[in-house]
Amino acid sequence: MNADPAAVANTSAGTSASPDERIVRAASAAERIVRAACPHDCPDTCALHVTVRDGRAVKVSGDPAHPTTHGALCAKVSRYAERTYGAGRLLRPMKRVGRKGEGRFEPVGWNEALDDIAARLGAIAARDPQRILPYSYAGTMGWVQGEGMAGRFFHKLGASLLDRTICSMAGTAGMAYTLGGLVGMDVERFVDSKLILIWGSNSITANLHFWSFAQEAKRRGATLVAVDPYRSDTAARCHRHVAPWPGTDSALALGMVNVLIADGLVDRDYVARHTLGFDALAERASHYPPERVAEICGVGADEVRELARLYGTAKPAAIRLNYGVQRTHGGANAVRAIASLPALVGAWRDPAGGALLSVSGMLPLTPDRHTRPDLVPGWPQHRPRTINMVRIGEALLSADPPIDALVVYNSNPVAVAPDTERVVAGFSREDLFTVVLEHFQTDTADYADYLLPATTQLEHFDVHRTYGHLYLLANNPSIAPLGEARPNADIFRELARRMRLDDPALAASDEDIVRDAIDWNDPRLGGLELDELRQRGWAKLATPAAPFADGGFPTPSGKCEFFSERLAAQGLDPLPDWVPPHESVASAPALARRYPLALITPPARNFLNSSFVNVDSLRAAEREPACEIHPDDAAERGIADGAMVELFNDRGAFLARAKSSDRVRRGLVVAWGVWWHKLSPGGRNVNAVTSQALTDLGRGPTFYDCLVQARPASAASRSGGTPA
Ligand SMILES: Nc1nc2c(c(=O)[nH]1)N[C@H]1C(S)=C(S)[C@@H](COP(=O)(O)OP(=O)(O)OC[C@H]3O[C@@H](n4cnc5c(=O)[nH]c(N)nc54)[C@H](O)[C@@H]3O)O[C@H]1N2
Ligand SMILES: Nc1nc2c(c(=O)[nH]1)N[C@H]1C(S)=C(S)[C@@H](COP(=O)(O)OP(=O)(O)OC[C@H]3O[C@@H](n4cnc5c(=O)[nH]c(N)nc54)[C@H](O)[C@@H]3O)O[C@H]1N2
Ligand SMILES: [Mo]
Repeated sequence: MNADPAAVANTSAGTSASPDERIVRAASAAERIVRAACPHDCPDTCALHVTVRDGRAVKVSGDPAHPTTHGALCAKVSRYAERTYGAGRLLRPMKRVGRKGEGRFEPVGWNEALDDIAARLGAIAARDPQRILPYSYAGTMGWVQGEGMAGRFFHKLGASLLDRTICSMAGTAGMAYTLGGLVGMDVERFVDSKLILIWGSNSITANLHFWSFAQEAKRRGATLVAVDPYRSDTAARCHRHVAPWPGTDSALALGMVNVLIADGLVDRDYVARHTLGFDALAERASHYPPERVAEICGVGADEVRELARLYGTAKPAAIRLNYGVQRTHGGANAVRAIASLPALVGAWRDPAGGALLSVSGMLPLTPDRHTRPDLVPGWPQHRPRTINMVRIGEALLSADPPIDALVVYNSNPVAVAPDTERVVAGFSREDLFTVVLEHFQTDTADYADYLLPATTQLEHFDVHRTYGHLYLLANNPSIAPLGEARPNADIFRELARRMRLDDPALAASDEDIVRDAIDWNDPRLGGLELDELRQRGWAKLATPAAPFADGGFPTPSGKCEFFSERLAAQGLDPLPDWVPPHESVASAPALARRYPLALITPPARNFLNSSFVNVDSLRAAEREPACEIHPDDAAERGIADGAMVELFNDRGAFLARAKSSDRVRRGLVVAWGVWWHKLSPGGRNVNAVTSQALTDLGRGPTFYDCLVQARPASAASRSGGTPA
């Protein structure tokens, strides 16, 4: 663990602290600072210092010594104590008394709740355990409170498997077929890049600590370019902004390939030694001359040429490729095309060149030991069916055999899954037995039969996997659980015991789960031990500065695969291509006549997906659900600046405060997510209109592939079209 001396510096402060409390320092007899980690699904995974006074967390701040956190937290997580102690925190187990979805509960004891849940799940499992479905995502990224004990529990039961696709699977597939996995640049190296393409990411909102590195690069002379259909806060602060239509990034990247080849900007030596399929890629790119790309993307042909030339001549050039490009039909192909660029120009030769989407594939993870799929009865001959979490609405309404029980933890599907009306119809089934583990009574919790209070990050132990940087982080508990809240892992351990699912793996301690989650003997950990990690708070993985300077990609060929034999073997296009959106003026003209506006719904700065929406100060900062629409589109529809509008299509409708703005082009609308339905005017958020259609590869969501129409909200209510 000593590859980067900066990574271990400054962590020895307060080593006199007792090992059990993992204190940074005791400021006074009554005050201490505990090392913790941000649990949220964000590339930044910050190292935290939690100040505890008289048993109460009074402040959560960023660890100044941690190189990517550097003492700064986002507005949301600096309010983590406010969230933890906030109004509405669930403190006792509750049982439904009203109708499904009404959200009326009465308190019950833990014993009664767990006994009843165990009995109900047991009865369903006796018929067919596949009628039970876990539903979880990354409410916490910890190994203990995430899929460790929960995974073991559902595997041992033989429950349906959940395809956890709602965020990153298109990109994961695109990277796997091109570079061989989720591998890439170290975010700390971007400071030395001369050109940074921020492609499909509003970093100031979603990846703040990367933005600090990009700012430092700018001070050192780098050029920053945003590729984003919307002039986001990030795009507005870059030197250049290229604004393609949503879902056209692969055409833009192939146009860049076309120009790079035509202008002789290809690194022939790197290509010859470390890539596969250059001639085939060149042939494919020949179909994407700048003029055609300009037409597809809605940008100027000269913009395509200039972008390519800038990219081909600036050295080192880096790409921060993110989730915005993945949320349309062709998301995986877009990532394939963009991830091909660095090899083409030899950018990987330099530590500050290449691309970064996620580096989670660089961690020595041992998922099978962690979540134990081998516990599934009959494994591996028998594999339970798999349900795609993106299509939970459809699955609850029509899976065969039906889903009889749903156990939700670390996720708020009623708010975040696409196609709300279908999701709500599914969750409303009176014959569905639903258990929700939560901090708050979310939109999903309203549908629970049992609502179980879970501990927050301040109250439980965990160790965190990361994807935007190369550190492991430990989270030491700083306060006792509030009320009767229990950690997820304890709840699943207890359920397993009551259901007599006896396997030592289901009684494992939290620390053992962490020991099972990664290979602690991997040389990149340099002999690090768990207790040392808890003490130090974080430690960096030792990886080479320029991981692919000399090739060695984790693909079958060891090369960057422009051409993928693995795709060809599946009868799929072996080369990246432009896959048009499911819904766009060009690809669905009849639909576009009724719903002519392309809608994208990226996250709001003060929320983390649907988390924090219930924190009053943060919701006050966002004010109300909002959208931006081009002045001409607004005028055409009689929408005044600042008026409430209804955005709708065949799937549903939601309301948002309209801002007339030239940050969007004509035909494009941006609306921020992901509000809780019940805290939104009209009771519906952006996902009322999004679709359950999937991406080209990876079975991912297509949140930003969505046509709508807009009208003033008053007109909507006059015609009776206001959502429920
Ligand atoms: N504050 C905050 N931070 C977050 C989150 C949050 O909810 N709030 N969510 C976290 C999670 S789970 C994730 S996955 C990441 C998301 O991380 P990012 O993907 O970096 O974040 P977004 O802010 O969603 O940026 C998406 C950008 O892509 C643009 N975009 C939309 N469609 C397209 C397209 O087709 N092509 C291109 N090139 N751009 C497009 C949008 O206009 C938007 O500006 O952020 C994490 N961080
Ligand atoms: N329209 C639209 N929809 C989107 C997106 C978008 O950009 N546009 N973004 C998508 C993306 S990228 C993602 S990743 C998904 C995210 O969707 P989710 O994974 O559902 O994320 P959150 O909305 O943050 O909800 C997480 C929930 O977990 C709870 N939680 C946190 N920690 C714990 C814990 O320790 N125990 C328990 N029991 N609960 C806990 C929180 O209180 C919170 O309610 O949303 C997707 N939905
Ligand atoms: Mo995400």
